[in-house]
Amino acid sequence: MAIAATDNQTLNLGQRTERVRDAAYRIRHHSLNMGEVQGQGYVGQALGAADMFAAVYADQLDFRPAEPDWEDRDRFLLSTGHYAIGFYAALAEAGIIPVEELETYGSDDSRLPMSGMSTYTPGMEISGGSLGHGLSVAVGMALGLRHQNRTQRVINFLSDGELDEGSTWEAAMGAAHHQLGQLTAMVDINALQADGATAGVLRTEPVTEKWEAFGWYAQRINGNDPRALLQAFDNIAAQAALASRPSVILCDTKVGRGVPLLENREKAHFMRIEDNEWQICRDQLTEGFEGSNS
Ligand SMILES: Cc1ncc(C[n+]2csc(CCOP(=O)(O)OP(=O)(O)O)c2C)c(N)n1
Ligand SMILES: [Mg+2]
Repeated sequence: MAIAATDNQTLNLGQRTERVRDAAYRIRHHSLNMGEVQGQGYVGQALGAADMFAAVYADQLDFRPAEPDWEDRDRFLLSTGHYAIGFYAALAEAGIIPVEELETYGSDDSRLPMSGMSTYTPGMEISGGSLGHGLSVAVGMALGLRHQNRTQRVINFLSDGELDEGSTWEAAMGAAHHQLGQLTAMVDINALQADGATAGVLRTEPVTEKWEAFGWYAQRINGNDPRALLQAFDNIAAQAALASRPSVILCDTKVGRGVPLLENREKAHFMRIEDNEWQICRDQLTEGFEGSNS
């Protein structure tokens, strides 16, 4: 069943959390199916970020599934093109693309290329694979909306690797300078990059203090906890002062989250998963999800 975000005001936090948890489970399930098409890929990121995508699409964004270019939609910008598996799964959950289309992922003539591109995929706002650019585009988009007297939100998803990029921090400075209260950044701090652990590639900590020093309202949470994600968004919505200050939600996540076989995998940035392991992954995911329900 597709999810719809706009009725979240009629639900209490517990009900909203349940809805996000359910959506995240389905996003993970779809992601495993898509990964199996190629036998490898950025599956660990999809599993790790599923709760973040679910919180956005099942609870936060205002959008029309059948009309992805609706002018009054909130904008979600995937800066990390390589997270496309998880994002396509979220678009399918949101009803923007059909679930059956997910099996075309990465194939010739598919609308779902291996790295996310806006020209191919409905609901994909930007082509984000060149890392470090998403936040700059988000700042421009938020400024453009403001010039048109529009109040739609812009949410930019970025990775901890993108905090290595100077362009990210230029954009952060610009957002605070221009008082872009309708802009929210979500950073997936999975402690991993292509060349290994984030802490070993380039020390970006203390991350929260850096964003605060750049003028942002910053919260650091467990990004695999749907309730914490919703509370973070609620905190932003509840503060009038944030109408003129950008916000960032710093999300500590676990690569491969929900599938123990993949959670401690070596070479987790781009995973090779054997033919016989995919079903084990799905079984472990479902077992963990049902176990947490009982
Ligand atoms: C500007 C730019 N430089 C380098 C790359 C190559 N690249 C692809 S993914 C990646 C890792 C970036 O870190 P992160 O997104 O945190 O990695 P993950 O958590 O997915 O392992 C890199 C360096 C790129 N896509 N764009
Ligand atoms: Mg990372």
